[in-house]
Amino acid sequence: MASILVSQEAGVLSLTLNRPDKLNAFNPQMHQELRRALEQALNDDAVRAVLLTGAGRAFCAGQDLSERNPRPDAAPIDLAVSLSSFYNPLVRRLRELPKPVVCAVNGVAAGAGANLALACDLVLAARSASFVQAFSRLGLVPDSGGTWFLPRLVGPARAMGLALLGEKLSAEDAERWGLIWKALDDAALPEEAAGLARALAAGPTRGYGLIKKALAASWSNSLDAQLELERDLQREAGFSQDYREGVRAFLEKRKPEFRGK
Ligand code: LHQ
Repeated sequence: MASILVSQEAGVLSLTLNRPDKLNAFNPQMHQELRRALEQALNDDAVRAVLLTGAGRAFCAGQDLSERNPRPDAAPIDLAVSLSSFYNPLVRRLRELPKPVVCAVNGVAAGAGANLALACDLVLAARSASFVQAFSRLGLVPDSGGTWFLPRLVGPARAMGLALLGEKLSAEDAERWGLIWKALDDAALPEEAAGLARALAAGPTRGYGLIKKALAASWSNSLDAQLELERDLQREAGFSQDYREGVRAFLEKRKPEFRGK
């Protein structure tokens, strides 16, 4: 059975993590299928936004721990191998994808599953969903970008609390803390998330890609360097057909028809 369900409609590539009996925890097959789907998102011009969600009652419980049962007599497993081969490339691919990625967190997001959500561009969550930095409960360090995303999104005090204590944070608190974009009623989440992804897929795709690039660079740039980068990216955006269409539509008082070019 496919670990990732993939469908494409109206410019949106919808990806559903599909191991519901394991709360959509990651195994190598799920990693490989997700990687292939995100390659499609990158290479297919018809894809102008990605929507990521989970099947069943969870979004994703992180690494499948049933595949990691360390027997006391066995040689220790080098976890860096799994990060280098799977989790790190996944987070990089999402952050560097020049198209918007919406994440609909339909239920609990734990460990690498929580940080997978944070690597997406706009995170919506069902009110019943929660975020758990479960790593410290296992003696591990938040990975998949957790130690980078958390302090930037919620500040150092809350990042430290979440990472050390590994407690569940409700979707509503996650919204209040600035960890995610919005918490929504459970019943409203699928349609709201799909509508948001469709709206983004009808938007100025090249401009969106440049926005992602600019905000990503801002964390390590001085203001001076960022001003230079904005100049360069704005030059690129200004050469796009969508910019012309945006201005024309504004002056003609109509809705723009962006082509993503
Ligand atoms: C699971 C899992 C799971 C397998 C629930 N695996 N079965 C990267 C690199 C290399 C190595 C290490 O890790 C990493 C990154 C990581 O992600 S480390 C963190 C791994 N994830 C966790 O530690 C989370 C573990 N899960 C939980 O804490 C809870 O299950 C959560 C908070 C997700 C949900 O709690 P509940 O809603 O109370 O559900 P539950 O605990 O009853 O789980 C339901 C079933 O799912 C249960 O199986 P069962 O056969 O009893 O029904 C769990 O064993 C299974 N499950 N997470 N990660």
